[in-house]
Amino acid sequence: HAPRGFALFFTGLSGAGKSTLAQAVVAQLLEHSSRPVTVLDGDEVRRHLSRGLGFSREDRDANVTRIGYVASEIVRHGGIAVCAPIAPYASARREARALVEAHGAFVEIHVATPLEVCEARDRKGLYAQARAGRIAHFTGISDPYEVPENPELRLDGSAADPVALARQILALLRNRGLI
Ligand code: GGZ
Repeated sequence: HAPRGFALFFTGLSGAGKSTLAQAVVAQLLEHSSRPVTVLDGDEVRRHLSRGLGFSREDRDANVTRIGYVASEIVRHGGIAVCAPIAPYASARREARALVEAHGAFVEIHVATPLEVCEARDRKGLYAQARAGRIAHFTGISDPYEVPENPELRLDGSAADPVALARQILALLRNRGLI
């Protein structure tokens, strides 16, 4: 019979390594089987699905709920959805979870890279801009990030390389009978 669909939902600060980790996981999933994998990454989603949305609480919640809805449709058809928004609010994460769990499994992974590490990396220079007040409502600096209380997995993006962390995630998926 057809395998059960699932969504991998990465949440964490800007620069925590969500996208890099998501890519490493996707590569390993594709090595492992021929099941299709759909990536709903923060940047990509905001260019298409959530074009025009900003970073107010309302807009972030709308963004995360849209991601949850699309993931739920993918999961409904037995697919794999890999999502990587910041998703700073617990209530929106809960809503995404409820949408997905109606049809399959929701695996929430908190990429808990410390703010100091994200800020020190500052790959896009956004933290410097936020500190200078040129970007308002920047997550971790001038906007909240509600730490997930019960994620399926919590890992530190600065503790190991993405390939090793992705292996941990694949092991979790295997343990749960999802792959
Ligand atoms: C946080 C912001 C902001 C503000 C622009 N706060 O590191 P990035 O650049 O590529 O990832 C961040 C991305 C966050 O979009 P998400 O859709 O993941 O956010 S949410 O889940 O909250 O809807 C960052 C950039 O957009 N960015 N302004 N004010 N991140």
